[in-house]
Amino acid sequence: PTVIPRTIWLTGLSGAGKSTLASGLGQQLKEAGYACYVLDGDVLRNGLCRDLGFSAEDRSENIRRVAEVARLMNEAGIIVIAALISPYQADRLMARNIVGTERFIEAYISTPIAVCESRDPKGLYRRAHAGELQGFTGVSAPYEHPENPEVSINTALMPPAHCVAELMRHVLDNVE
Ligand code: GGZ
Repeated sequence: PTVIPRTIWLTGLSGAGKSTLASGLGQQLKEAGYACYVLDGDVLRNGLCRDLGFSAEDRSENIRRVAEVARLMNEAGIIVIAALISPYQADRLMARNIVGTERFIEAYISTPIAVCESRDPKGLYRRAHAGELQGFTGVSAPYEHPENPEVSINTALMPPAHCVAELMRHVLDNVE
């Protein structure tokens, strides 16, 4: 099917469910016949962004690079699903401006920190609380909650499949 290629930008805490929802959404879009690609912060930090750490400046540069890639992919006709913590409002606004305001869909994965901490799939919250990880988002670095996201999803309230369906509905509302 023909679409206006958009970038769905998933923002939220570590452990909120961004990667899971991004890959679920990517799979659904593919099955529906759309060209799409997932840009996952955690993955890109092993390649394109491997020189970057977690200072505010490095996070900003991380988001800038991913937004530029998203823009290129959109211009090539590909729907982009970006999953990055992107904790600063100013950086999300920068991403929106780079990608293009009309193409950008901000999806706030709003899972409460208590739930993220109890999931702690990689033990990062535990390490952050033990003082072994500096500047960890939600513990010792800020997360600025989006004020006007196009869509907001709390993965503590719905099973993953419902969350993906909700995102899918939004993407298709926006592309058709
Ligand atoms: C936040 C960190 C940190 C610190 C390592 N703060 O949930 P994960 O583990 O698997 O994915 C997270 C990833 C965050 O990278 P992003 O590119 O999404 O972040 S940002 O948008 O802020 O640039 C997390 C892991 O890296 N991780 N140290 N200190 N997350």
